[in-house]
Formats: sequence, C-alpha cells, structure tokens
Amino acid sequence: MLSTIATSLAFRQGADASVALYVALGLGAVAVLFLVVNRSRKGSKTASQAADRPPPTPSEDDAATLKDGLARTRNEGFIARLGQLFSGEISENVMDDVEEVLLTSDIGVRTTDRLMNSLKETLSTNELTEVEAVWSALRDETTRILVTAQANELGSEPKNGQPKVTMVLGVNGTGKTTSIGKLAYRLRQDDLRVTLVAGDTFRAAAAEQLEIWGRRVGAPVIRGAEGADPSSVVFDGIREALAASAEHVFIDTAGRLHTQVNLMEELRKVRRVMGKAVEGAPHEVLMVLDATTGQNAIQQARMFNDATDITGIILTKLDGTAKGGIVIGIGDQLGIPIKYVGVGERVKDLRDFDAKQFVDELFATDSGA
Ligand SMILES: Nc1nc2c(ncn2[C@@H]2O[C@H](COP(=O)(O)OP(=O)(O)OP(=O)(O)O)[C@@H](O)[C@H]2O)c(=O)[nH]1
Ligand SMILES: [Mg+2]
Repeated sequence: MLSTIATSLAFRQGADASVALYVALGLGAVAVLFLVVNRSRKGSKTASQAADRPPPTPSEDDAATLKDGLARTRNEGFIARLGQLFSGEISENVMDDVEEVLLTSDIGVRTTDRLMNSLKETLSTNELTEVEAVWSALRDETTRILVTAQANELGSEPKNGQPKVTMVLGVNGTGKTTSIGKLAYRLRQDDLRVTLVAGDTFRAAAAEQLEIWGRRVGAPVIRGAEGADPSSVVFDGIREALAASAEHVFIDTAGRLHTQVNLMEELRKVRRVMGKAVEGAPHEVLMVLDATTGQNAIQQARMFNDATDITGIILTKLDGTAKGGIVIGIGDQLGIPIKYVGVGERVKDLRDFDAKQFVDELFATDSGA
C-alpha cells in the first residue's frame, strides 16, 4: 500500500517513472523491515511469556500416560527404526544395522557397546538372524540395565516428626518448578502438608512462578527478597516449614548463574545449610533432566552430581521427544535411579518411573515380540 501511495505521489509531482519506482521500492523495503522487526519483537515477547506463564490448571482432568509420553520414541525413535529393520527380510549383517541404529539414537556409545556385547554373548549365530530372538534379548538387557540402576537407594528418610526435605536442581528451563508443582499436587491430594521454598533468588519471576503453583495446590511458599542470599532464604524456609509441622519441603533452585562454577558453588552452599536447618537434610536431591536434550543431559547430571550428590532423577518432556532411549543411557552410565518422568505440562502429567513398565511400553510395537 505504501508503495502505491509513493508511486502516485511521485507521478503527481511530475517526477519521471524511474524516480517513482525507486521511491516505491525504498518505501516498500522500509515497510517490510518494519513488519519483520515488529514480528520478531512479538515473537520474543511470546517466548519469554511462555517461560513464566502460569501453569495449566489442575481442572484439566486428563492425564497423559507413560504410553502417551513414549509415543514419539516408539513411533519415530530408535524402537521404530529397529522395527523397520526387522520388518523385512533379515540380512546377514543385521547386527551391523542394529548397532548403527543404537549408535545414532540417544542411548550413547558406551551403552550401545554394552547392548551389542550382550546380544553377541547371549545369542547363537543362528539366533542372531532371528527377529524374535534379537528383539527379546535387547529387551531383556534393557530391563537389566534399568532394574539395576533403580535398585540404588540413595536418598534417606527424615527423623520422626521432621519434614522430608527435597532439593530440586537442574539447568534452566528443564522443568524444576513445574515438577515441584506436580509433586506437591500429588502429596496434597493425600492431605499431606507441603511447603515450597524459592531458592532461586536471582530472578523475581522464578519465585512468582513457584507462588502460582503454591496457590494452585494449596502449599505455602517461602521466598526472600530478589538478590537475597539463597542459603539464608533456604535456611529460614526450612525452619518455617518445621515450625508449621510440614511433612514435605521442596527447595526450588537457580538453573543459571553467571558461570557454571558459581552455580555449583552456590548449590553446594545451599545444600550444606539445609543440614543445619534439619538434621540429615536434604533427604532427596532430585536432578531434573530435559529428555529433549538427549546425551547432553548425561553430562549435566555428572556435573551436578559432583557438586551435590544426586539421589534421583526426574526426566521431563518425554512427551516432546523421540529421544526416550536416553533413559537407558542414564540408567547404564549414571547408576542414579530415575524417580519420575514428566509426560506433559499439566499438573497430573508426572508418572512414577517403573523400569519394567517402561520397557514394556517402549518395546510395545507391532514388530516386537
Ligand atoms: N511437554 C512438557 N513440558 C514440560 C514438562 N515439564 C515441564 N515442562 C515445560 O517446560 C517449561 C519450563 O519449565 P519450568 O518448570 O519453568 O523450568 P525450570 O527448570 O523451573 O526453569 P528455570 O526456573 O528457568 O530454571 C515450561 O513451559 C513447562 O510447562 C513435561 O514433562 N512435558
Ligand atoms: Mg523455575
């Protein structure tokens, strides 16, 4: 429209056609630039709003099942690719193909080696070309890996009459606050008293998001002033929870500081101070890993584990990824039990992790045994 006005103006003033064309093109370019800048501004506003937007309400009754959460891994991830491999004529070098599928999935090199060695050890040469045999051997070894990791009891229980203190950590955006909200909701459904503590004092929005969850599930939220020392906020928060006879306390923590070293140092300090507020705290240190980040999640867990001794893992966003194979890598490489999996954004979309059920749902394809 701007270019039409420019063209007619230029003609009316008696300029020649080429001048009119240049003016029109110039104005057109400005208009396009304006549109692009405006749109990208809108985009970034939406993205930041998304990060801090209120969580979906508990009145959304439907809850995603583990099977729903694993749909993409089953239909698009390594399981689907193995299924395709086995659906046609089995070639002699099927084991090479299986290895390639596993290596290019999110299971990781080390765990792929373990699975391949196990196949070669447990199956005879003939069986290595039988679909059913290979499929069920893979399934058995996967179960073994996960059941072994799940058997590690790393957390502890509080003394009688004291609250169970759970520290929740993980890099920013992985789903810490959302998972705390979901866990608190479950405990509140059982009428247990829960207190939430906003240990991320660096962003006001972090505490606000926790407060929204607190109001929603009926749990008091303790927060400090923006920029306050996280350790003192956490100490005071736990003492308040103790005074209020809370049965569970969840500590939300920062996912990002100026440097990783600062963050690890801060988390160490926060962890130490908890033991001064309640003996034996934290009883659980849950690391939140975003399944969509694949193998990076394992590196993150190693780093946080060095600083804080993680006792369990919450694996979020399984519903948004075909990289569910990461669960097997986590079990094999970290030996830290996966306690919960997030299968959606709604308050009920958190499932207890059960190794056998997980393997059943994962390998539940038409091409499977
Ligand atoms: N699809 C899906 N989304 C999830 C899941 N868990 C969390 N989210 C979404 O992930 C986004 C980030 O979640 P938060 O809980 O704010 O993450 P955080 O770790 O507290 O982030 P910071 O406080 O910025 O460090 C939100 O939009 C959540 O709704 C899940 O299991 N599935
Ligand atoms: Mg948060």
